[in-house]
Amino acid sequence: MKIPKDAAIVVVDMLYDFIDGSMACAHAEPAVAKALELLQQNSSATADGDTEEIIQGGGMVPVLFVCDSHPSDHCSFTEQGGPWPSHCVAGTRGAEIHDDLKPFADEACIFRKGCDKAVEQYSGFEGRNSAGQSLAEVLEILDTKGVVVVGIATEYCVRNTAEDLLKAGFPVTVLQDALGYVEHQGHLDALDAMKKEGIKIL
Ligand code: VGL
Ligand code: ZN
Repeated sequence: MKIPKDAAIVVVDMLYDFIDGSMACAHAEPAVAKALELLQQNSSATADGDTEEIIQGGGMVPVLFVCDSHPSDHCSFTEQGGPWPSHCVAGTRGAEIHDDLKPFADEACIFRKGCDKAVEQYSGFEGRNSAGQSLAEVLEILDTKGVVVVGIATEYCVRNTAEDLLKAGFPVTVLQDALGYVEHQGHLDALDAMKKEGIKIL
């Protein structure tokens, strides 16, 4: 799928704990494969960037990564009375972006959330990059006209991020083949709700 040059791709929580770790989600592996396909078609990986494509003006769609990044005693963990098993602890493999997608991840385009042990954050809008900028700020700087969202989990971080993007005024498209989820019915319900709100489901 080729997306317009003035759009951006937001990759939500394609991190090992949501793929094969403590919170391994359904459909996570195929979702990563779909996301990789999308990035290969629309963005140049920094590690093995295709110079030809850059010169031709292809592969220039910005890719922004939203990443759960928790301290080991985060309030959302069961040991702290929260609803989730320990996951995405900063500095562990579980918090790492999938290796296939990592070449597309520039440090300035990684937005970490859930870093404060006392605060749960499902929306990528609450994340900050290493320069302290929010997703909204960077999308404004990039003069983004629309956003394509992929990631994990549909019912939580994907939905919250997509809804905040829409509220901020961006047309939002969610790619359903590129989503992982906690529960199948919850995934379908979230897709339905997003569609009713005006988010395009492709
Ligand atoms: C998420 C539960 C807890 C998500 C993050 O990325 O959807 N879900 N932390
Ligand atoms: Zn989390």
